[in-house]
Amino acid sequence: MLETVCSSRIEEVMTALEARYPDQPEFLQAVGEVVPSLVPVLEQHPEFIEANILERLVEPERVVKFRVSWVDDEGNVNVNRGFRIGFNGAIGPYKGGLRFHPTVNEGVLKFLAFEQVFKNSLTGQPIGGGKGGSDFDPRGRSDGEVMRFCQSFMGELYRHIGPDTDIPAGDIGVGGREVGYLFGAYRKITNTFTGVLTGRGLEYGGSLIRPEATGYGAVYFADEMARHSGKSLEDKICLVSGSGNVAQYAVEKLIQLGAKAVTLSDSSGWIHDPAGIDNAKLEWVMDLKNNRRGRISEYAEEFPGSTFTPTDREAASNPLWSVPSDCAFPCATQNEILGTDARNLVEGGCWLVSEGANMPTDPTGQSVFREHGVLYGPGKAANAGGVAVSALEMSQASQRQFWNRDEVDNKLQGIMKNIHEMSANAAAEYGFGQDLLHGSNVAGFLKVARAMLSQGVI
Ligand code: NDP
Ligand code: 2IT
Repeated sequence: MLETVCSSRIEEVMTALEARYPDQPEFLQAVGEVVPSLVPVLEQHPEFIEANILERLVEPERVVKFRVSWVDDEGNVNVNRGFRIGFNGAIGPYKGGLRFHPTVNEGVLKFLAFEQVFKNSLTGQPIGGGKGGSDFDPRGRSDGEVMRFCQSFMGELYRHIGPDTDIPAGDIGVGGREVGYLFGAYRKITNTFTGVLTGRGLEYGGSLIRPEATGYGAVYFADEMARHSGKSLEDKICLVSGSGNVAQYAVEKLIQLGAKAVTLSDSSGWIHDPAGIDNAKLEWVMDLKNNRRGRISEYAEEFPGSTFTPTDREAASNPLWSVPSDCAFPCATQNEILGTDARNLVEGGCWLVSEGANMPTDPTGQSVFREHGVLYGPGKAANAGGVAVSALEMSQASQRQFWNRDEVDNKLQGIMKNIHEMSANAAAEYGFGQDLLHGSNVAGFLKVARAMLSQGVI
């Protein structure tokens, strides 16, 4: 009976959300992925239903939208849209990255900010969930253009953020270079030097291991899943997508653990290197992507024996996921593993998926993994290492301390282990067996819901 009440309450909230935001499919997908996990939680906690926690949780506390005007190298005036979403601040100041990509819109950022609420809760750190960005495309832009864009973006954003209010960081299209320009602009406008952004350079308040943290964390999480099943990553064939920050450091950690990463991608296509991407090849990729800002297709020209396949936008599946493998690490973007891709992975022998990206697997893909008993680490758990080390960067900044590499790396490993344990325990406790997707949703939710309840209706 109670189960029916909870299910129908959840359905009501979902239906209302669909009616209100029909043009935000990614956001609806992200919420739709979480709410089924909450049925048994609400059954045990009627106080959450009474306080209407669910309905409050799916509305962002605030959305800021603004115009970003800037001048390109030819003297043309360009206009982009800027956003910052504070989704939920119940357990700490808003925290989450900035994405600069032409596909950015309010719905995409709401999905990312919503995910961030649960992810940040799972880290055990005192950080609420937020996200922001712009539909600006940094690709092909000079350093000067990127700098002027960042300065204009911060010319408005600075009013809405602060080291105890909202602390942005990087995401797609925002790396060390962009964080540097954004920080410089904030420092000048506000006349303060604070930990208002994370992912800063080591010379101005950054933390060791922050660039590595998301990729390393996704592999630590995979290692934890494997070990709990009596397996290991050693000698395993791994598929990695993307070739940016997360993908690069996922490959680095896989190499260190004795696994063999054989693929990388960008939006133009993907490379397959059956011999494996070793440290020397990875160093070349890092220079290609981070300094020369080139395309992954150049890999196949540089390393004989490897192949490049361009993206076929008409195709129903991505052939990268058809390469026979043991493990997969999607590290590019949302919805890159659809149902057919998931089936291809299973047919190719894949038994573990650890998501470096946010929501890379769609609901059909997730069902395929569940049906076939694939060890599945959802993004909000598996990629939480990045934001967790961002929180460690905030701690170091406020204490005016600087921890060494091993200290930060050990803390990161402890946090990833803890997220796995919390998610596994929550899954078991609420009747979801060993399902880490449900488990991470429940574990992430509980802390935020309790904090919201304590703070009253605000
Ligand atoms: P980067 O910008 O460094 O790299 C992104 C990579 O993904 C590039 O190879 C890019 O190719 C590819 N990519 C981006 N969009 C698309 C698309 N629409 N189709 C195909 N390929 C695409 O970003 P990150 O490595 O930082 O982020 C990767 C993922 O990890 C994202 O989902 C992000 O939200 C998530 N994440 C990042 C964290 C971080 O700390 N940076 C933390 C947690 C999650 P191209 O250059 O051609 O666009
Ligand atoms: O999706 C993410 O967790 C990030 N892009 C990192 C956010 C952060 O604040 O470090």
